[in-house]
Amino acid sequence: MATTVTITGAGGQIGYALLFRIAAGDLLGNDKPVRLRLLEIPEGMKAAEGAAMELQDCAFPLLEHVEVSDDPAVAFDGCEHALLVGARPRGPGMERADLLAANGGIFAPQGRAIAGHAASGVRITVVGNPANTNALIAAAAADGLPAERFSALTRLDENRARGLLADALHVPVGSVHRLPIWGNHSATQYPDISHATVGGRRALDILRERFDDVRHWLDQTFIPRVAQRGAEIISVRGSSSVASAASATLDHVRDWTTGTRDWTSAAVVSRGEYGVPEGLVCSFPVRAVDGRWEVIEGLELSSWARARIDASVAELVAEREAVRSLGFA
Ligand code: NAX
Repeated sequence: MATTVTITGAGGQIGYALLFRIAAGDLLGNDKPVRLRLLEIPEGMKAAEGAAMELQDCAFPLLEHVEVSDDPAVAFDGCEHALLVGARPRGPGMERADLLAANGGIFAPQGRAIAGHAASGVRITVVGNPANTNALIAAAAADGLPAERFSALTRLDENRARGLLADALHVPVGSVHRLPIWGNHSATQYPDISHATVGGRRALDILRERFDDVRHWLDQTFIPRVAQRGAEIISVRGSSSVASAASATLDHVRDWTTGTRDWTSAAVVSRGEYGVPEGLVCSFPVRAVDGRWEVIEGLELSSWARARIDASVAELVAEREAVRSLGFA
């Protein structure tokens, strides 16, 4: 029996990078047939239809069916994984409130359509920005679906942080573990190196051997570089992160479904862990067990770390207040 995966914004850049990897088995496993549903707005339908034609031309043995639609009720019908990638980008002169209102107009109806048409066990991953608050909006609109089925992507930020630390220490990225992202997928995010290990040793001990002032390096170099990596990619590549965003999306969904042995990062609905207000979609260190994200509890946080987390959480609270005042969430 094939698994149905719905991708919104499928005619866009990340959609294009995701589709072929999912069809090749990189999401569900290389023995699991998949049925793809591609949701676009009318302006994006041709691009999605073109991608569907190319998918057919790849003759992927696992790909059972591809359907393209601009109707959320059709696109989410029976879906087990919904990847919400399509979102309204900030246009020139657009105020933050306009951006949140435009995305509320996308994610609230999609949340309702998912609740009405998706499979009962559906898991929803929000990639489109502002990802945390778009997930909050969709979850609030999805009557009858547990909010824990919604999470937003901060895995790209974690992968960036691991890659940048590995590069700084001249070690393979596979040797870097436990480097979670806290807070919002935005410039306020806090990549937390304090529990990280590199080749089994504490990253902080290794950093102290390299840098006279590790706190300064974290403050002035590492953390801003992780948080601004998207802008750095744009300035070098001339276009935003695409393949890395798609790859992180696959990592996120695969881990959520199959479980993790170690920590990772995901923006999940807070139950008040670490004092984060309940209901906010906030990134935490998590592990996945039996198809659920579990926040890693009981970690010690320095006052420096706490201040950074609080600043990012304050931004999420402000976003929630803004979308509430617009009638969403
Ligand atoms: P593109 O502009 O290439 O593609 C977006 C697609 O979404 C377009 O084809 C558009 O027609 C479609 N779309 C818009 N509204 C829609 C709706 N209501 N229903 C269905 N489709 C709709 O952007 P792309 O580079 O693919 O990025 C997609 C989103 O990912 C953006 O919001 C971007 O900011 C966000 N990102 C999130 C990241 C994360 O880590 N959470 C990192 C990468 C990326 O920046």
